Amino acid sequence: MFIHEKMQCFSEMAQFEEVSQKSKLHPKPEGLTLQYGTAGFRTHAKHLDHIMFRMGLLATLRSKKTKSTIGVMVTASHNPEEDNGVKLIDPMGEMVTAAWEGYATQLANAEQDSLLKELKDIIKKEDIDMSEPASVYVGKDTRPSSASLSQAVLDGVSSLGGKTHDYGLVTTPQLHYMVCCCNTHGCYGSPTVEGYYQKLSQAFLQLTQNALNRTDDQKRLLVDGANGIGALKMREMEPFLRSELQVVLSNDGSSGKLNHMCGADYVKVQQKAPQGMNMGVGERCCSFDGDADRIVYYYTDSKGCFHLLDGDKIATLISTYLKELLTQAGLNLQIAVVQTAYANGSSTRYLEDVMKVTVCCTKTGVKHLHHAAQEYDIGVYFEANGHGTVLFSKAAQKQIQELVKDPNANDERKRAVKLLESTINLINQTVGDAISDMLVIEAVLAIRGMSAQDWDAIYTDLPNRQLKVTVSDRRVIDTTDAERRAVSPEGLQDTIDTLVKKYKSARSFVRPSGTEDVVRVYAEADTQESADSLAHEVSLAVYRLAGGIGDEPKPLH
Ligand code: NG1
Ligand code: ZN
Repeated sequence: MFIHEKMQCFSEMAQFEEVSQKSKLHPKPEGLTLQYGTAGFRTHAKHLDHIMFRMGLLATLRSKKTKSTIGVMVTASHNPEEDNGVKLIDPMGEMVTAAWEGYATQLANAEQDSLLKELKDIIKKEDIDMSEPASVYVGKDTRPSSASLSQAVLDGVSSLGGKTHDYGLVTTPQLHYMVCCCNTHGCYGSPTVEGYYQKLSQAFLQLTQNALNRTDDQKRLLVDGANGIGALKMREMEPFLRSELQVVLSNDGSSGKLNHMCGADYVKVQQKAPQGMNMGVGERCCSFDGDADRIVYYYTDSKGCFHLLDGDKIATLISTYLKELLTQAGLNLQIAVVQTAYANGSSTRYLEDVMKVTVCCTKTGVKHLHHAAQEYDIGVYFEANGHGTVLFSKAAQKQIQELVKDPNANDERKRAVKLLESTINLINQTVGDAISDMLVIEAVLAIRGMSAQDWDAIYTDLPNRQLKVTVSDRRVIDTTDAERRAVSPEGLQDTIDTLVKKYKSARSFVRPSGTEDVVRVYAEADTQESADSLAHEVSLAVYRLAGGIGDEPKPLH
C-alpha cells in the first residue's frame, strides 16, 4: 500500500471508530423496529434517541452523495406533545427520495452491533465518496423532547465528520427554505430566519398595495398557533408586516399544551373551533399545526354555525386567483390542482366542471402530491387537512419574469404579471407552509375584496366524517387507485361498496395511517347523519375484517 492510501484507510477507520463510540451513547433498545412513515419517523419521544443519531449519520451520507446541504427537522407535527419525529430534507428543500427512505428504515432498525455494517452497506450501494465534505442543517419544534433529540442528530453528523448548522427553533417549512437557499447559493433567498421574513413580507406588502381601502377589520386575522413553533415565529414576523396584517394570536404556547384542543388537525378532524379563541361573528380565523406546515381557516356565522375552510377550499381560492391572473396576463400556462382521496367530492366537482382545471389524485402524503404537481406549469397541491403549496415550473417562472420586463405589454397585462411575480415570491415552493399560505390567502382575499363568507360560498362541502380504528396490524390493509380502494383483507372492499350504496352522494375508503398506529376511515354523503352513519358502518367492517382490537367502534349518535 502507498502511504497516502494507508493514511486514508486509517482515517476511515478512525471515522467509523468515532461512530462506533458515539453510537453507544445513543443505544437502540433491542427488538424495537420503526418504519419511515408518511412524513418520517414518528412515535413516543422516549423511543427516538437512537433514531435521531442515526438520521444524523444518514443525512451526512446523503450530503456527501448529493454534494449538497441536507436538512434534518426534529418534529412530530400534529401528534401529541409526548411524541416526536424526524423529517429529512433533500437539496432543493423537497422530502428525501423513496430509496433513501428505505435506507432510513434499514439504519434505524439495525441492532447496535450491526450498525456499522449497515452504514457501510449504504455507502457501498450508493458508491459514496467518504472524503467528500458534508453539511447538515438541523431544526427543531417546541416539544420538550426536541432539544435532546436534535442534539442526538448533531452528534450523528459530527461523528461522521460532517459540518452542522443548528437553526434551533424553526418551523418545518423554514428549515426547507434554508436548505433550498443554501443549495441555490442565495437565488431562492438568504438562508436566515430574517431572510425568510424579509422575502415573504416584501412580497405580501407588494400584493396588498393592490387592495385599496382595506379597513382595520379587514386586516384583522385570528391565528391559533397550536401552542407551537408557528406561534413563536408569527410573533417574530409581525413587525415585518407593518400592520398590513393585524394578527390576534391565541394558543401561543404561553400556557397550553402543544396541539391539545387546538391546532389545524384538531379543527379539521373535530370540525370545531379550537379552545381559547375568542371569535366574533364572521371573523376570519386560522389554525396552524404543531410545526406550522399546515393551515386551515374557519369562521362562525350569525347563527353560531361553524364553517371550515380547509385545504380544498384553499386550493380552490388560490387556483381561481392564479387562473384569472394568467388570463389577464395573456399567458398560456397549464394549471392543475393535485388532491388526495380525502379531498371533498364537491371541491373536485367544482374544479373540474366549473373552473375547468385539471385535477389529479395521488396517495396521501405531500411527497406524492409534490411530485405530481411538478408535472405542470403551475401545480397547486393541497391535502384536505391544509398541507400544501403551489409549484411554478422553471419555464413558467421565466415566462412571467420576461413579461414583467416587456415594454410592450399593456397596463392590464403588466398589473396581472406583477401580481403573479409577487405571488411566486410569497409562496414557499419547497413545501406546504402555514405562514406563507396564510399570507397568500390574506393577499388574495384582500385583492379580490372577499370575506371569509364569500370564499366559503364558492362551493358547498359534502358533509364528511373521519374516524380511526385500532387493529392489531394495520399492514393487513393494502390499497390501490390512489388509496381509494382496499385490495386486502378479502371482502373489505365489497363490504364498503355495499354500504356506500345505501347512502346518497356517498363515498368511503379506508387506509392504514403512515403516522399513527391506526386505520383511517373516511366517509362523505349528502347529510352529516348519513356521513356519520356510513363512517361508523365502515369502521365496524374494518374492526371485524381487519383484526380490530379493544372495544368495537360505537355509533356517533
Ligand atoms: P396519515 O397518518 O398517513 O394519514 C397524516 C395525514 C396526511 C399527512 C401526514 C403527515 C390525513 C388524513 N393524513 O398522514 O395527510 O399530512 O399525516 O403529516 O390528514
Ligand atoms: Zn405538520
